[in-house]
Amino acid sequence: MDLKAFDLTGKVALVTGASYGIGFAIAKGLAGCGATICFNDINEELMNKGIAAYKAEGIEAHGYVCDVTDEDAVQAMVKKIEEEVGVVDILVNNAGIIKRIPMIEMAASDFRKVIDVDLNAPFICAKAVIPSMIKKGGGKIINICSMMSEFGRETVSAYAAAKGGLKMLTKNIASEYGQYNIQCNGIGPGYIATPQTAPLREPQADGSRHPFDQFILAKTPANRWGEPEDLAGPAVFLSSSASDFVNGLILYVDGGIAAYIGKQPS
Ligand code: NAP
Ligand code: GCO
Repeated sequence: MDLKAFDLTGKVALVTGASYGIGFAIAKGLAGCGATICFNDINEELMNKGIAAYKAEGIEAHGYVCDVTDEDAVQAMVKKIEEEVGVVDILVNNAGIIKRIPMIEMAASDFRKVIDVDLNAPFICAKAVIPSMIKKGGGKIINICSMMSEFGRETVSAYAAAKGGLKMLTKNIASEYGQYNIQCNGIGPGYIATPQTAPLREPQADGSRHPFDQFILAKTPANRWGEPEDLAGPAVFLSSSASDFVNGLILYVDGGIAAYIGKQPS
């Protein structure tokens, strides 16, 4: 075994919703190991912002505007990528949304919207790339799950339902398409400092840390929030031939949250 097992040269990676945040950091990591990067975002402005951000890192990424909940649009994007860049070897289902609303106050339409982006879209994207992966002889699919694939908490019922479902979709894709040399695994990030979690970290008027911020530090043995870059190494591993016999795993990258019973009272 040598470093070549992690080499992604010649591989085409599609990372969804990857103009910034976790998706961007994962794409940057894959590019650093040789992959050609394709990404999409929901509108032109975000996509252009992403292109510029990749360029600033020396990465010539291919950007596409596409709503991942729209099956026709996803099929068209994947076809275009195959024509312009090549068959998608690595799909990272990263695009996601969260709505923090107490369940009994949540409109069913809001619940459905979260399920649509966080669960239906990974199904739609995986369905779009799998046929060509089968023809090519294999592929890698990584679904970005969450602590909420395992745990609940106040206000995130739809997100937890979607990310729990995504964990099982991951295991099912592994079960159904493992025979075609397709590995489908999940990454379950802990609490990561991105715009999605910014409201949970906003300093108080007196300059002290937000109570939720303090709560997360106390829950995390690493005693810090994760950075998007913390997800890059695990994503490279799950995209590379080093993980060819790893299938249906959810790799939690959480600074130890899921292992920890919590701080003892002082
Ligand atoms: P994020 O704010 O969730 O960003 C994801 C990206 O997806 C954004 O660019 C977003 O665009 C885009 N997007 C949303 N809906 C879309 C759609 N229908 N079609 C195409 N793109 C769409 O950022 P993040 O915090 O980096 O999260 C990335 C993933 O990690 C998500 O799946 C999230 O649930 C998951 N995650 C995050 C954390 C964390 O602590 N941050 C922890 C665990 C898991 P907009 O900017 O317009 O929304
Ligand atoms: C929340 C958070 C989370 C995280 C993440 C944890 O409100 O609890 O936004 O759900 O972002 O998914 O893994």
